Amino acid sequence: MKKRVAVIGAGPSGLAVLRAFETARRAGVDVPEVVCFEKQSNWGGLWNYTWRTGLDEFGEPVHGSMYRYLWSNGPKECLEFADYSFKEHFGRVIPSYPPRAVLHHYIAGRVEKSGVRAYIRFLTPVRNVVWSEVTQTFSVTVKDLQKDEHYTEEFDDVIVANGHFSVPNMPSFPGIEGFLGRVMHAHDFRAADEFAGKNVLLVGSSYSAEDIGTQCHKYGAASVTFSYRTKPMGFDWPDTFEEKPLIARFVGKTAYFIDGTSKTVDAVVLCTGYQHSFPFLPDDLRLKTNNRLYPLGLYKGIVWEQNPHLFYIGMQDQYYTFNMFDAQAWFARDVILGRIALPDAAARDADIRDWRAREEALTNPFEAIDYQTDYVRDLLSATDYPDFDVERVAELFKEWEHHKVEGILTYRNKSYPSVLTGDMAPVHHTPWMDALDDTLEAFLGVQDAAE
Ligand code: FAD
Ligand code: NA7
Repeated sequence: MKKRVAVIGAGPSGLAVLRAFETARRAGVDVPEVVCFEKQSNWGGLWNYTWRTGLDEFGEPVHGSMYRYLWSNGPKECLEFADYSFKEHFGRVIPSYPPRAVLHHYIAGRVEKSGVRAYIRFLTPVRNVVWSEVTQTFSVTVKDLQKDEHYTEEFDDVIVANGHFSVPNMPSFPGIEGFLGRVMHAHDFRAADEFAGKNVLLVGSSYSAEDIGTQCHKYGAASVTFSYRTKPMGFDWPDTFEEKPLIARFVGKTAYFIDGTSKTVDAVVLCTGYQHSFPFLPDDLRLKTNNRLYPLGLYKGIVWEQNPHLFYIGMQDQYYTFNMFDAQAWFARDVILGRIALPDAAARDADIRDWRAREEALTNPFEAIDYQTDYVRDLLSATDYPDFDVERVAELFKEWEHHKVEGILTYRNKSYPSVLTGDMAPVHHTPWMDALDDTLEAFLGVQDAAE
């Protein structure tokens, strides 16, 4: 019987797996039957915008954490698929920091062309995965949301690609229950317009805080206050911004910080990160980690140490995104196809420990970029995913870091060259701070393109 592979999720990571198998199939390789289960009605994962928050129309937790007016927070040249350039997709060069709709168009365009939609069962969340030592297979139970029915199928391998920026990490602070204003997590943030004229407090000092804070400013917030736990972001913020240490307590609409200062605000957005969540996996198959560059338990960051028929894609904290997910997907595919022979358990464990030790020694973002570059390079050397100039990508990431320090409100006006085609990206027609319309049509300056 033909081998069967289940893929959980049709975001960039799951789609990378579908693309990997389809590329091999088209090259004449006898590939397994691949079935991708996706709980949303469309592909693209987080890039598939939803206005909904909380629960969806089926009572399922909403996956989406992206908001209106979200523009890429890194240069597109750092995430470009090595087998499908932006130029190939759009038929021309485009600026370096596209809004969400444009990136969704790009992600979808590649897989549309490979014809893999037929392998995806939409509106079908995975509920349960059970491994049988006897049959050496997984029983995967899913729910067909439209029919309101569960069913179970058998698979030889399971690839988990359900993302890890969807289930909020929700800390609490004394007095927050009496806060006389809106309190929400970044996962539920949708449109910055809501905060025009308001004083907004953002808890956290990472990407979500930085971006939601600048969005609120762009769309007219009166002031933006960040509260950090470990260290401030330290950018050269506009005058209406402040960085404060941790919140000690709330009294009414006033937040008191541990340094004794206070700020009266209208709304609190908890930009406090996300939990890795796999409610469909039993404890012995479930990755348990915080958001970091090298979670334990995964050989090459992909293969479950205790059961090499289980794979995880995209579970790391991310500088690299789409092209790293591709490199991982090609690796997982080749393990399943028997093209990559796994070393024994002791050697796998030693390899994991080695990568983890190196991760723990990292002291700054530049070292972290080099580290993830080494990781991607290591994967690329193992498969036939098209080689690309990762050293140059690492340089672009470092330029991006410098551009953010030079101007947190202006870095998105910069341009970078494609490491695939060599083309320099054009400067966008409107500086990011003035570009209030984030549609694909406005970005590309065309009327005839639709998502
Ligand atoms: P996801 O995109 O989360 O996709 C996972 C998929 O799995 C979803 O479609 C979901 O519906 C599905 N799923 C979940 N549970 C189940 C289940 N039980 N059964 C079936 N299907 C399931 N990256 C960048 O490169 N640039 C950016 O500018 C950028 N901005 C970001 C902004 C925000 C607010 C966030 C949260 C993330 C951002 N990212 C960005 C990182 C983002 O994580 C990746 O770009 C990418 O979306 C990760 O892909 P993924 O497929 O691993 O996960
Ligand atoms: P991250 O990058 O995981 O960052 C989470 C932030 O939340 C980080 O600054 C944490 O502080 C902070 N945090 C976590 N718990 C607390 C508590 N209890 N109190 C105060 N602060 C806390 O998540 P993001 O949402 O910013 O980014 C995730 C993705 O979304 C990313 O890929 C982006 O592109 C978009 P710490 O520094 O650990 O002290």
